[in-house]
Amino acid sequence: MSSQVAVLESVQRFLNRQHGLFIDGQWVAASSEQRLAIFDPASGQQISSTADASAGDVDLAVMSAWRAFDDGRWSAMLPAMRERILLRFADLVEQHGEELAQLETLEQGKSITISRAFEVGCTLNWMRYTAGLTTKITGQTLDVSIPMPEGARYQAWTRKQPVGVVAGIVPWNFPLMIGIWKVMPALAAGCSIVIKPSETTPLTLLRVAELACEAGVPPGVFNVVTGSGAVCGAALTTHPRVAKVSFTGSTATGKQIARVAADRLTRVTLELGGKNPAIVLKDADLQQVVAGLMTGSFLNQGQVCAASSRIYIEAPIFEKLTEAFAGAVQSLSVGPGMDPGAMINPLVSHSHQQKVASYLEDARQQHAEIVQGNRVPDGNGFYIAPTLVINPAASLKLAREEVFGPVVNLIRVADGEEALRLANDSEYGLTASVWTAGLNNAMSYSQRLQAGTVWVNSHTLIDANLPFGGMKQSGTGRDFGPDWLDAYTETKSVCIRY
Ligand code: TXE
Repeated sequence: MSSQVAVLESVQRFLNRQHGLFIDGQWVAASSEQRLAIFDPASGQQISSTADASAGDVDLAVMSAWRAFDDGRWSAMLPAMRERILLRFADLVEQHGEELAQLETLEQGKSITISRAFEVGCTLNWMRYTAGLTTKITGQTLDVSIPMPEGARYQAWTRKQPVGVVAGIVPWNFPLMIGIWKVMPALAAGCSIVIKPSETTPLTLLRVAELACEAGVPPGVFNVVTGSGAVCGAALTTHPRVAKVSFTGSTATGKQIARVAADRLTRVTLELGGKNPAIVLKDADLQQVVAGLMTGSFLNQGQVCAASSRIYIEAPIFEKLTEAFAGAVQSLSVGPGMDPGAMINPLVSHSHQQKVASYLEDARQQHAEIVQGNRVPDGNGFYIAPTLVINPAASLKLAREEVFGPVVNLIRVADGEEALRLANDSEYGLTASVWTAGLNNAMSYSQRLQAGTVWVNSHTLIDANLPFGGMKQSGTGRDFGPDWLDAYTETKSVCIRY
């Protein structure tokens, strides 16, 4: 008997559809008949296909978003009404949660348990949090000291206005959740959006666009274009009607987008990669460390920008902790995401699997000490066994670069100060953690670690009310938190003489 979850009929129907582009509240055929194949990472089989949008198709979508913004059908709607529609949108995502979770596992590979809990469960938290921000947009009243003409009095204030059309570029590691992290703040602020999912994992955002429409988001406010980064993504981020780009992906593509944005002075938020350190001090609770960093490192097969991938361990506890990690890695079962019992699942694509395998090959050739977990299933799935690399030499590619797979470096250090120096010696600065029972250590390391988010005695735990984003090559701007909509609004100053 199969231990895999049975695919819902609605999911199978959705996979079988001839998907078009979602523009102006309806499905539109792309100008080219060329299709992009979508694969199930567990089997390597094609399960669906999407349209491959041209620059002309993208122009239609952006102009639809621009008209919707300009005529005020959404941007000028009463905030309470927008909030009500966005909450209804969240309710619909919840009602269709199992369908969306299955679609995500089938196109992305991750465990159905993670799809249910994160892609749908956490996404709902973000949706409702952000919907609530719709009615909390505020400016300030300001006393000014303008001395002329003599006797004149002034009253001044600021108000936040939506920036206009937002372009959202979404990666393949959390396609629904990261997509929603772009859609919701844009819509809450009163903007329109054109979103481009990754060509590898476009299905859930296409389904979600229909649900937004059903919830009452007016036509043209939420558009989805599918296609390649080089054509569809580039056409979207360079379109003159786009006022803001929100991008999550690689540092290389992020920089390319930032260069083009500089020419037009388009606003950009860039959430890029990480090579995130965890420092384990000798007074830490080792059981808590193993449980926390196994999740922090192997969640979604390590395809998480915030994942812990360099673990610095103080010498007195190094052997014991390395042994405990080896035992934990070897106990992880490897199998398809649709099997809720499989803890490690395939990577997203054949090309990504090959990329991660090449890092391991480089390490093997340089005689690195490698501890690997369970054998991967036979067949054509895109698996990589969970892997520990013990004390990798600095010359290894995986010592410095973001691997974005189930591969973690365990590094012995003399003491916490050496760990801190090595942790900060990276071009990235997205997240970090320190594991300790000492308050002084917690305070000191959290201040000195160069990362946008630092956890103490946990890793990778994010929340809608806690700003998130990177330092150094990990990006610019912050998502989440009470000020999230600032990145989607212009501050207008009004000054009245009376
Ligand atoms: O990223 P790309 P890729 C890291 C991770 C991974 C590496 C490469 O290390 O191995 O990046 O992944 C779109 N104009 N992260 O190649 O190319 C593309 O279609 C506009 C970290 O998939 O950055 C997709 O929708 N858009 C990460 C999106 O950009 C363009 C998540 C991301 O693709 C474009 C994913 C262009 N010129 C990968 N070129 C994170 N920060 O969480 C591509 N795209």
